[in-house]
Amino acid sequence: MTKRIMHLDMDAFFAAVEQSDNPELRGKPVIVGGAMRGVVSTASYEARRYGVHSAMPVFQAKKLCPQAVFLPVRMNRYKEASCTVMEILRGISPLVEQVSIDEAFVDITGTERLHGPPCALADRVKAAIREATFLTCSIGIAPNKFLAKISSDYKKPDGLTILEQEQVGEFLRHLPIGKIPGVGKKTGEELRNLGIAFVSDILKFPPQFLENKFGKWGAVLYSKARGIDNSAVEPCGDPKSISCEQTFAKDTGNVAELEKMLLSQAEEVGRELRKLGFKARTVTLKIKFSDFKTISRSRTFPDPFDTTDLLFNTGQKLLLDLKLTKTVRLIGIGLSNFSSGPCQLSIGQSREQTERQGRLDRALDRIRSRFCADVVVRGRMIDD
Ligand code: TTP
Ligand code: MG
Repeated sequence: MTKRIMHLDMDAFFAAVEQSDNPELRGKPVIVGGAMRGVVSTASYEARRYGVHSAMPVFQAKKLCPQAVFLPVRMNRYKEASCTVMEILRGISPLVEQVSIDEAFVDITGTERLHGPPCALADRVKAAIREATFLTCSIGIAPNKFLAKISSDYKKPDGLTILEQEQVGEFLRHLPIGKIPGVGKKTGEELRNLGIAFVSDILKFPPQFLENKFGKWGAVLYSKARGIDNSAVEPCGDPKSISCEQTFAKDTGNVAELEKMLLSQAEEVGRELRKLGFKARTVTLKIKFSDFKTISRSRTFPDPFDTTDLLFNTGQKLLLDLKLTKTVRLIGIGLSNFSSGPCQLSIGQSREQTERQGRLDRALDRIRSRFCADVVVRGRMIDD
């Protein structure tokens, strides 16, 4: 049986949430970003008309569209809206694979008797999302994930593209090569230099030639040009790891600054771990230096733990052991190796002290979830 895969992607997601929360912003150019190296996270479609796009420096966006409303990233709010959308999708099928904060695949093969034809189902999903969040999305429905993803991007915003198996060949004949996910500026240019402007042009070359030129990616490209993608929609089960990383506005070698960032990340990762009801055994520190060289260092404990204190202290020790000689561009901390069992004691602490740490974490988690993440901060987080 031919599969039917739906891909849904929210329109101008962060900016649209801001417009939904503040009706005064609707219809106006809104630009969200600035937190990371002063780049645009996203721009509303009104701002895109002026040439503003994701990853553009904010100063450039200000030049192109000075009248825009510039807003900081409110990640927790976007995660909340994302959860609402994903819940709606899980209402139509358990086979939902969330691939980023604002997109997911749903395997809707064989659901016609239950949900009606794909276009009716897509309209209902759009209406449910609009009603719950005031947001619009674009949907693609096609015989596989690759084609569904391209279809959702085909008409944006508020688009719906349904691709039947017999239309695939014609569709790919007119699809510019740069529309294949993963074909960036550089590969796109290389392909165009070979005379490959549209996806189907790839088939003019033998698969071996493409493999010799692009390695495994060449073989993948050839399959995609034939509209083939056998990957399954994989519903996300329990996560295997939790992590958090941030790029500094300016590279830094200041250990106190690195530790402060690490503590705020440990707070976030620890809270996420406890929210899931998990305990972890492995802490991983990730560092990207100013020359983009990236390293990671891990420590695994015999017993699992869930306290922010042990997480931070371990990350801090891994950081200090590095004896930095270069400035740091990005730092991150993660937890993995989830398991249950008796709790690992914090370094140099008694069982009572470790249990007290656990109670403190839970009290902080409760306060933060009732108010907002920044309402209480540990003493170390406050600047001198
Ligand atoms: P996208 O789905 O790529 O973009 P979008 O939803 O803003 O716009 P559209 O899909 O209509 O083209 O990304 C989803 C969100 O991820 C986006 O709203 C902000 C964030 N994001 C970044 O923070 N940086 C980036 O470079 C990109 C591409 C996205
Ligand atoms: Mg989107």
